Amino acid sequence: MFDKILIANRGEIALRVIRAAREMGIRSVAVHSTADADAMHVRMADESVCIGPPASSESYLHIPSIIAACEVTGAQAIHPGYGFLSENAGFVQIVEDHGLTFIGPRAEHIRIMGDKITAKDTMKALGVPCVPGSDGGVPTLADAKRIGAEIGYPVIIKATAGGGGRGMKVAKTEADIERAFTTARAEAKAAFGNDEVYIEKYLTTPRHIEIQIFGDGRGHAVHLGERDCSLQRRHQKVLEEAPGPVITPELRAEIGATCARAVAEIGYAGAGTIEFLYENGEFYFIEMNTRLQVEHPVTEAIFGVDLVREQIRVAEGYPLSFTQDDLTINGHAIEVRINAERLPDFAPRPGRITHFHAPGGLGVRMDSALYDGYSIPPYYDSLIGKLIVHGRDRPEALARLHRALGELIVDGVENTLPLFSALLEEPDILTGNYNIHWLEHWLEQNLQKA
Ligand code: MV4
Repeated sequence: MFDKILIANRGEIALRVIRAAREMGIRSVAVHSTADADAMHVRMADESVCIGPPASSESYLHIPSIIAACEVTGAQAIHPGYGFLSENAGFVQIVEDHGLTFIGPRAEHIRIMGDKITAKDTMKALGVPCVPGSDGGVPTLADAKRIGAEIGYPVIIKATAGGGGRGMKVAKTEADIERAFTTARAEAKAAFGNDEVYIEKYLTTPRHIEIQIFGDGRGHAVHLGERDCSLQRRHQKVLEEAPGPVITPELRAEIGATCARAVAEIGYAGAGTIEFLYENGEFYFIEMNTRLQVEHPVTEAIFGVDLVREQIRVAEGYPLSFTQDDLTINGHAIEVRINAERLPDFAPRPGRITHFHAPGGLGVRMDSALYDGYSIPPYYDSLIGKLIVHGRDRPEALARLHRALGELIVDGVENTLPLFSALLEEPDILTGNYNIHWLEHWLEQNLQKA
């Protein structure tokens, strides 16, 4: 058992991990930059260590300072949260070389899933359905043209070192392939120092459905259904829900079992998400995330489990605390991400919060590190909180979201709260009739013009 863990993160996710640790009787160590000396995670943790100046590269990403903070406090394990060092295989290796435990998957699995071609090859071999495309990298324009002709247009060119939407180019017809291939490679080289690309059939109107999995690292794994995360702007998720509005129990059981079997087979440890595009009743694997995700609370709400507690237990070497048969869905949950951003252009708006009031009541959870008088620093992401509602069914969750949004007060900085009140007026949102392009279209038609 761990008696003390260090959280290599900040904001609401650091609070999330501190809360799980405290319920388990584990002491917590916060790390922070000089810009975060007054942050809530520093106040809430049992101890804190300043690890550097405001720039992430010199603090939350600075591995020697984080290892040193473990050494001076006696923390035995590190929870990375999401972002920062959470999917850095080299960091995991260093943590282990110092006799510490990384609360997350093995370095090998992070490395496999970080290379998008290797991830796809691995998943395909494990029986997970993938988007049709090139088998591996596409070295020349001639190869790109041959593959385009084989799979048919439109196609999408993706960087093997990319992910999350970075370094992608669509070719609608063969006339576009030269430009798409050349710019995708040049951008990949500039962004990742690796110009390898691969090609897939471009799916025109899919939904983004992701499956939550959990492995014990010893060949056992379960799935916790799906989240529909199709409502995104520039690859930033805006609203997530579980279960997915169009996923039937039969579809869920089948794709869920496939995912659980795949990660069990490789001995995966801890929480992971397998991302799919879903179109015309079929799932197509695109990427796997080897971390706890921002939107994990919607899954926690409908399954009634604490995913962070489970991560810590698995890192301690315990078996999973639930079997697949224990995991049944109760109701419906929706999360909205509220950012310190100006509408309609989503420009970051850091600054001082003069008044903050979180909504409450039945089925309402607010994960936020804000407090009255807190100043949001300009150096990090603009997430100021996640509002998660849970109801017996989707209409009840929507009504609860509407009610809770009315209670939430965030004064002092412009934020994206008005976006959600407007979305709740939309018939397509109320019926769940949306895909990955819906939000960007809606923003063009509505907000941008206003
Ligand atoms: C695609 C696609 C269509 N067809 N792949 C964007 C993020 C990255 N994880 C994968 N992405 C896409 N891959 C094929 N073969 C469309 C997207 C995409 C997208 C995916 C999920 C959510 C929002 C999106 C917005 C634009 C494009």
